[in-house]
Amino acid sequence: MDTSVDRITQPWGSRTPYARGGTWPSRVDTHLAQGVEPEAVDRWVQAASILHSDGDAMDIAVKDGRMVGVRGRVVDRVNRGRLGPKDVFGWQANASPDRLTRPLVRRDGRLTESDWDTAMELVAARSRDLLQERGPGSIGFYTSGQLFLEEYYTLAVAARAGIGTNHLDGNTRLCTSTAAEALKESFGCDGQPGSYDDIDHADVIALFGHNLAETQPVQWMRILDRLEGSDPPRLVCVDPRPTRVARAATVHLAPRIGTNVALLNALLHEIIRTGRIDHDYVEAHTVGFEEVAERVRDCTPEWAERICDVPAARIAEAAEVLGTADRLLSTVLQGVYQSHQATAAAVQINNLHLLRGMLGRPGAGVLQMNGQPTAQNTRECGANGDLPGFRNWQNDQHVADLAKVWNVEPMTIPHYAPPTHAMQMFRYAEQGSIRMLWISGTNPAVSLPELSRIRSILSQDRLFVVVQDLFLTETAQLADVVLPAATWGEKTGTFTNADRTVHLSVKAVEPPGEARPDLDIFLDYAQRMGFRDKNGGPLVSWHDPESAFEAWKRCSAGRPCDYTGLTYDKLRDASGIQWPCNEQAPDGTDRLYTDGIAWAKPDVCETYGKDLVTGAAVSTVEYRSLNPDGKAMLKAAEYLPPHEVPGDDYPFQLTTGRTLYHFHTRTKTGRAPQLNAAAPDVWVEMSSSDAAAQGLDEGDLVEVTSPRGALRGRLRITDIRPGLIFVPFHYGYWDTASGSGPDEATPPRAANEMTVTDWDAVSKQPLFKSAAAAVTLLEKSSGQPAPAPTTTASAPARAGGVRPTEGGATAQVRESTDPSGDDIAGGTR
Ligand SMILES: Nc1nc2c(c(=O)[nH]1)N[C@H]1C(S)=C(S)[C@@H](COP(=O)(O)OP(=O)(O)OC[C@H]3O[C@@H](n4cnc5c(=O)[nH]c(N)nc54)[C@H](O)[C@@H]3O)O[C@H]1N2
Ligand SMILES: Nc1nc2c(c(=O)[nH]1)N[C@H]1C(S)=C(S)[C@@H](COP(=O)(O)OP(=O)(O)OC[C@H]3O[C@@H](n4cnc5c(=O)[nH]c(N)nc54)[C@H](O)[C@@H]3O)O[C@H]1N2
Ligand SMILES: [Mo]
Repeated sequence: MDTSVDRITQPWGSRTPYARGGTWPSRVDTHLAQGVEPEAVDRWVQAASILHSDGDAMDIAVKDGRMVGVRGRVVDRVNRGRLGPKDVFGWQANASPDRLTRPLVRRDGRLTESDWDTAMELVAARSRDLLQERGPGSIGFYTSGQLFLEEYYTLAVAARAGIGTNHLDGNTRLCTSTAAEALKESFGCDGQPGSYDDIDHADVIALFGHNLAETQPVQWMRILDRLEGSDPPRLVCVDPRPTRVARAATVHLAPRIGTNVALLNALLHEIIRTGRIDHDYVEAHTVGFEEVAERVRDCTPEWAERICDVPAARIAEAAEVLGTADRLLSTVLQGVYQSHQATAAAVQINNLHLLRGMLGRPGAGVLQMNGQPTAQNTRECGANGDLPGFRNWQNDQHVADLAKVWNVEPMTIPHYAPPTHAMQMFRYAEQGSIRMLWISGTNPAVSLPELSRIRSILSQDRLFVVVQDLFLTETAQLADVVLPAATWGEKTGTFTNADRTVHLSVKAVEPPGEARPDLDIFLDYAQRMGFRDKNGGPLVSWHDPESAFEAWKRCSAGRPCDYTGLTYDKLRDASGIQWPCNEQAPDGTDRLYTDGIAWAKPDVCETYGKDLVTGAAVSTVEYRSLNPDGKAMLKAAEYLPPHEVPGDDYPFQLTTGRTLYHFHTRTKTGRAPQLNAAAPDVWVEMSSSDAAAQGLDEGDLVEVTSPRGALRGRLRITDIRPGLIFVPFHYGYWDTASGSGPDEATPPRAANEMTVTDWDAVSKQPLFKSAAAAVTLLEKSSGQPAPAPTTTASAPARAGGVRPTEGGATAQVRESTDPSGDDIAGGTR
């Protein structure tokens, strides 16, 4: 059956209900540019979405050499044909007239058009000079979670073995370093235990600080379909905002921000007190039970109520649901990872699953989520503060093994200290020890905390800044050299989503002008720098995406993220496949840890772990005595109050995050008309009771200030937790008068003007979700509501007077289902 749905006003589309244990029915979403009929499409080219970590598989429609639309891939395990709003409309940004088409170099203070040879020679010459004068530690690379696997691997080899610098990290530091760290702390190694298929089997799904409805809308469609089928799951939601997830939940806990550890300790207290523990599992597969039991002994719901401001009865109710689950699936994201005590909290969710034996079975799994589409690859390839293949930098055997793969001396690969994290790299640049910073696929002048500081670091004369992007972003405007990149749809490569599913994304159209794939740019650099292996052969011996993939396979062999069973052809035929994929598992691996814990043995593990409160590293010797048999580790943490709490000058708590229709700094979604119209400018969310106390109304122009800075936006009154302010972080300056930052003509509007330079001691992920702020009125509304969507967590508390989010003719998406299909019939109530 075919229907046409406005997917701005109805972002999740129509329902295809199914029963617990059934197969999620397919629904193929298609959107073509106005006036283009399906028959007129020349070809459909296989790809997957890079606007979130879901890995929604899609085909790109091409006509006359141009992209004209997209269609979900019905064969794919992840989405079975469905697409989210950003997937269906986001591709239009590729053809924006303001794409970068030629390299730019700074001359007499101004960025001027140049050619590739000049630009790359400048970059190579500066690298050579710095290597000679100041050594490898003067060069840093700050990359992304949005390039392809082949690109990260090439960059990691060039940076770690070519330059020999320890300063290589991704914006994944801001995104999923806590996910990786939590997995390492509990299981000894990165690697997502669960699978999206667990949604089909779970009877309880718990979402911790995760607005799945807006940030992975296709998996939310899957949950909505289960909720409408027979035997629906119960949902537990922990989020201080009235998200769609919260509204659908059986139990919604809206804690004070920054108190996740207290809440989780109380939940664990209840689970232990009521004896809802799988003792056999704990005995067979874990160490550390006594420590956790001791730590949470006094953490009663009443104790947590005082800290979290959530009724004790509610906490007990949530514990009851979690404790009686037969198959529990938990998901965790930025409300935990970017909040206070990030790793400590994320680990308590692993503890919940270990205590209850909820791992490695259909429906029983934990998803320490990723955010960015290719963040998993940044981590695997060693471009995110780890060595490639989840190798342990403290284990000489692992370093020697990597040196063998690269045919270099082990001493070539820096491993005297943990790889430098992004926040530290910016500190080194501030202090002057890093003199060249190559930024690829990220926009730190909007996305890092405390933007006035970031702008001043990037503007220093002594720092040579290279920016590789599609557009002249806020960051690119501060660069010395700007390299125009080709992106998704214009280049070929693979990437891996949050449940280890690897997709191939194939070039569909030519990039604009002289823009080049990131892989070609890194290969060109390696060649110009003349990087050699120990026999004098080229260090980087591959020349295109497929040969880079083959090289990566050799590096991944025998490691948890084993890709040796995958090829481009196999990915073409089967669509998404989950790693590990090798001789033992030729079709990939749905769930990890089905037969106990696999990667925590002292000789194998990716890390020996850290103290959850101080971040101090555990030594090899300690690890060997703590966990000689390589079991999962139950690790406890005491609750500590957040560093910045509201007071007289800054009476509100401040948190920041996302909305459904935009991706990050909007370089793509801000250029897609339907998405931009749905959320055209920044807003500030506040509760009705706070607004009444302050004499504020919907649409008032307010200023929000923190000890670091301020922004201006219109007020949206919602059912958010009283005492809390929320601001979306999407809005920077590229589409304002100034282009790069606030000035006389451009009021501040980026959330990160206000956030704090502070990070989790364990994962080093910045704290974007816990600060204090003040709100003052600048101008009463003239009846104009805030420019915030009404379909999402920013929905108004009272609908009166607020114009609903509009879609319109160009927002129509065709949804095709087959009601006679076996998979649908079984699931309908
Ligand atoms: N539409 C859209 N989708 C995206 C992205 C996007 O930009 N737009 N980006 C992608 C990326 S890179 C990422 S990382 C993910 C992020 O996906 P999410 O983590 O789901 O999104 P956020 O809005 O950052 O934060 C989630 C929730 O955390 C809550 N929160 C804030 N502080 C606390 C706290 O102290 N405790 C608890 N329990 N909750 C708290 C907020 O109210 C918010 O609803 O989304 C991905 N998908
Ligand atoms: N206050 C606050 N700040 C946050 C967060 C928050 O919740 N609150 N969340 C944090 C998180 S989780 C994340 S992931 C970051 C995201 O922060 P950023 O990574 O800075 O945000 P993006 O806008 O995704 O920037 C990606 C850049 O890469 C470019 N690009 C896209 N595709 C390609 C490509 O193929 N090649 C190249 N070379 N460039 C490309 C885009 O044009 C864009 O400029 O923000 C973090 N900052
Ligand atoms: Mo992210």
